Amino acid sequence: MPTDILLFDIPTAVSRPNSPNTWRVRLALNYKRLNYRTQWVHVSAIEATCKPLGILPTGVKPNGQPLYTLPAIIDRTDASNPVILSNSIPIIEYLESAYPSAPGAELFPGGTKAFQILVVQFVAIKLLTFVSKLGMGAMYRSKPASEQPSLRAKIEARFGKPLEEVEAKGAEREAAWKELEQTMKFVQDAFERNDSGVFLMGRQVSCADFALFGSLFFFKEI
Ligand SMILES: N[C@@H](CCC(=O)N[C@@H](CS)C(=O)NCC(=O)O)C(=O)O
Repeated sequence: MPTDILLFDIPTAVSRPNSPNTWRVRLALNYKRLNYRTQWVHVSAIEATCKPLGILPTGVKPNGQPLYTLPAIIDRTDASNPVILSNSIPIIEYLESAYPSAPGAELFPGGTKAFQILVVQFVAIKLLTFVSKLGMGAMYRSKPASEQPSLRAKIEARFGKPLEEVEAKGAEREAAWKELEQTMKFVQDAFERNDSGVFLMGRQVSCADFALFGSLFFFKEI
């Protein structure tokens, strides 16, 4: 079906997009073979880009101000009724209801919403926390050089120390690597318990895979 969807994603200095949350939506759009274009928005310009377009914030900053994040989409397929959304999972829910997958290929197979959301939370809480301990420097270097000064300032304000001191060092670093290894082993063991297929739900790909793979793409690139 011809669609007119604009995906807002974050540019990088590496070979492909590497934002775990935007990957979720990119994977859903690709899976559904929907036509879309990407508008690349530097992290420092997310709020200034989203606000005037009516894209809502997805959270609140520590100082109480609204937090604007990507992914976001504007779907102008029905030009008289554009759909403007932020937050990866609500976006995928929207895509699933506006452009339903064939029976047996749904991204939220019947009765599995709670399972999908729990996996998304596992990824957000368990996997992505390793970034600050082990990958902050690599993540910083993966951003375009023009973006690095504002990103450095943001990271240093958030952690209250120089960027170079954010990652774990010495024994603490060794322990973080061990914990990451155990976490990945846990994920591998979970997959191996399935008796068929390569996805979390066996033969059927679902939103939970996109959340997991978005993070793995990110880890691979940084
Ligand atoms: N709950 C949001 C989180 C999105 C999010 O944190 N996106 C990151 C990029 S992967 C972002 O935009 N960060 C900008 C910032 O923290 O200023 C979602 O699932 O879309």
